[in-house]
Amino acid sequence: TRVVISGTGLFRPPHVISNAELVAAYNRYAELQNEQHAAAIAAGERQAMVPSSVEFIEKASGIKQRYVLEKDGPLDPTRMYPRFAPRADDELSLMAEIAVDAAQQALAAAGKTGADVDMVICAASNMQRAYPAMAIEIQQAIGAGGFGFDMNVACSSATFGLEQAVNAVKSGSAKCVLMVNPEITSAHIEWRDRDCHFIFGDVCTAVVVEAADTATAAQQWDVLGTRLATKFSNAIRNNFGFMNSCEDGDPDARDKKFRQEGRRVFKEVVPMAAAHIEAHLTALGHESTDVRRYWLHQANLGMNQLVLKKLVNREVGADIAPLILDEYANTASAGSIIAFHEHSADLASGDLGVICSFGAGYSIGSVVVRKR
Ligand code: CO8
Repeated sequence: TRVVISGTGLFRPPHVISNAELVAAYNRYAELQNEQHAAAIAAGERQAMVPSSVEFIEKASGIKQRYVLEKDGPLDPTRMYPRFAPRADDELSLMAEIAVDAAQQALAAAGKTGADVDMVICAASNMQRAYPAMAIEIQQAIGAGGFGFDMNVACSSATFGLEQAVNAVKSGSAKCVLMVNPEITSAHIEWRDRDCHFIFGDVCTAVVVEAADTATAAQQWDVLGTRLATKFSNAIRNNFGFMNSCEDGDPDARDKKFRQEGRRVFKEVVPMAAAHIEAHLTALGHESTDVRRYWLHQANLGMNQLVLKKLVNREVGADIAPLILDEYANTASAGSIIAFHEHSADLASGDLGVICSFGAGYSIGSVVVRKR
């Protein structure tokens, strides 16, 4: 069975936080902390907090702003995290709401309705609750049949989800798969830590995967192959989990949110990602220089430039490897799908492309596609 990607969708939250706004809030928070702990700092029992800077953020990461679902909370120096109203059990949950928005766009692009979908995968770095699965709530909200399930492979959730979608269509267990990536990263970052407060943004992407013989969309992409790899690392870690309250520790302790050794991740993941993509292309009978466009994970501008340099042996621009992290920041698993969604319409029939994610785990996933 030939399998195609026949539609994508993107939900972009209504609020923007610029680096200047982010840094102003953080620096005010740091000042307040230093005032509150002035005696301990003077006695040498506590380190004074040091300010963040817009220049550092832009130079180290390439990020200029991020979209968020709620901006007053993270910008309130006496709070420093978003404020989301709890919803009743019979209301659509926030993760499902943004997934349905992106899903409707992807279905419209594919010329389908929810009733055509017989498998829903909700693939994201964090789930709003343990159960019922977000995917089953989304399945119900769009009027899909079949079945749905959640999966989490951190930043590689979308590419790992795409492989499950492609294999389900190939094996006959589904005809039309909706794969969504609602990433509410604003609720898992530590806005009070200058090492990472700038990294993430909220977003949701959606992809429709189906057999070539049922696809009617104007734009279609043959999936030539998918390849997944993982290698255990503690360099990116979040210890939040359902056993926290039984461990009698501080539920607000620093290890219960995203943390990383950024420099180590950068150094270790660049060669892994380049070798992974190269091996995948070779196995499919292609060379890295045959690829018209790379839609890479969006974590760090310099990281993507280095991966490409290793792959094609020269500096490449946005035409070969488009960047979206300047506008969206790191959106975890959604980043490479945003790049694909926004920068694929201009490719010609027969053009080859690679969607590739890399992140916590470590995990790497590549999807090689060709425009029909
Ligand atoms: N302002 C000013 N100075 C700062 C700031 C700041 N905000 N933050 C740090 N500094 C200082 C540091 O303290 C340090 O000072 P000193 O030299 O005196 O010790 C100096 O700046 C340099 O710090 P770093 O070495 O940390 O700076 P880097 O140049 O390495 O840049 C980055 C930090 C931007 C984090 C960079 O290392 C990076 O991007 N690495 C790649 C990491 C990455 O891609 N990780 C993957 C992210 S995880 C992911 O994408 C998905 C995971 C999904 C998890 C699920 C949750 C969403």
